[in-house]
Amino acid sequence: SQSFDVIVLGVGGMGSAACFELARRGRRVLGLEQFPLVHARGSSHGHTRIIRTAYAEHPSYVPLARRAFEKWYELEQLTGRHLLTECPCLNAGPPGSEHVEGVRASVRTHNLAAEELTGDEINRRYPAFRFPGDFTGVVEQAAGFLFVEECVRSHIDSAISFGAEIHPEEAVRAWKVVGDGVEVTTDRGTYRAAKLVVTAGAWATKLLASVGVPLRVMRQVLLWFAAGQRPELFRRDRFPIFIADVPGVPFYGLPAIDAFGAKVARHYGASELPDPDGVEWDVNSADVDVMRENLTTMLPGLGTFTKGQVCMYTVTPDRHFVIDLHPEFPQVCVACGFSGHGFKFAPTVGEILADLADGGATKHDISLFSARRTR
Ligand code: PYC
Repeated sequence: SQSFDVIVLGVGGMGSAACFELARRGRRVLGLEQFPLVHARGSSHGHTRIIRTAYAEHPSYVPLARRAFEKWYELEQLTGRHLLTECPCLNAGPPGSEHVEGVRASVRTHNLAAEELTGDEINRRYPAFRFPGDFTGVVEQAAGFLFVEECVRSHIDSAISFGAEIHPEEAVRAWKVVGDGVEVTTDRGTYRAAKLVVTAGAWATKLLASVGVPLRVMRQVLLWFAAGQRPELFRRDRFPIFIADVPGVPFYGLPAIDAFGAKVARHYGASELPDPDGVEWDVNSADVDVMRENLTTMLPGLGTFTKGQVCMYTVTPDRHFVIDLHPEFPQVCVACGFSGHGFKFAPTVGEILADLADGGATKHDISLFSARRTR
């Protein structure tokens, strides 16, 4: 069997970044991906992904987001590809909204630049919105969107240029610990390495059965609607990225950057999947109908439905990531449970995984992401 320094299981958003970081550090890397590269059967596709700094989910993410900005810009410089477009991010919700309060907590903790708006002020500044008057919002400029497929492709191409071996369409059957190292069996062969990095997305539920934090896989639907009668209202100079903590159907969206129009999607609340291999990948009329009331009341100027795509969230009980050494095997690093908000951090996660695989520790604060937590 062939031998490597590190094998990375899953070359999607996180795995491609890990392959890149490790290869750049001179490690002999094998990345194994069950699908063709840059595919739409996991959690890192759908044209755009949000990046933001005033992080609602916990103040500990703020330094990781800042590092991600630096690393995305570095990858742009390395590849000459445009990956990140700056655009303000509006976080809105009713009084007491957990999401908006979370943003405020990060703003306070890290002294971030952000602006408070009432519902009426939001609707005046961004005339496409009709948020209820009792909504409040926080807008920050240190945000934007990433061209997700181009980001994954850039990490893969850069990893290969630094010597990584990447095998597409090679499914992993099993991995096991052998002495101080690991052995991975695929449908094409057996490989050995000193270290293993598992970045398998929703397939972590199958490949990481022994990590303590429970994972639930959800089918999430991305929808695009034409920019309607007044397309200028949905362009990124007048329409921010937004996350709206609407009771019942919380949703988010991005400006119209092409003829498909604005992207909107429900955040959480989707049906749970027993198996990532059993997803219904087609978007149906019920998927679109779920969004109708939000759009009719809060974005009435949007036009016809133009396109839909399905992707998966792999959700932990506290919605925080799992990034750690495997609880039983120190030669195995795991990164999973990104809970629908991970992609923006991919280059930071790649750096952390390379640190963990190299020396078992990282300078980044990843205590929130422990595989041993009991929450
Ligand atoms: O990762 O910023 C994010 C996000 C917002 C809504 C869904 N994901």
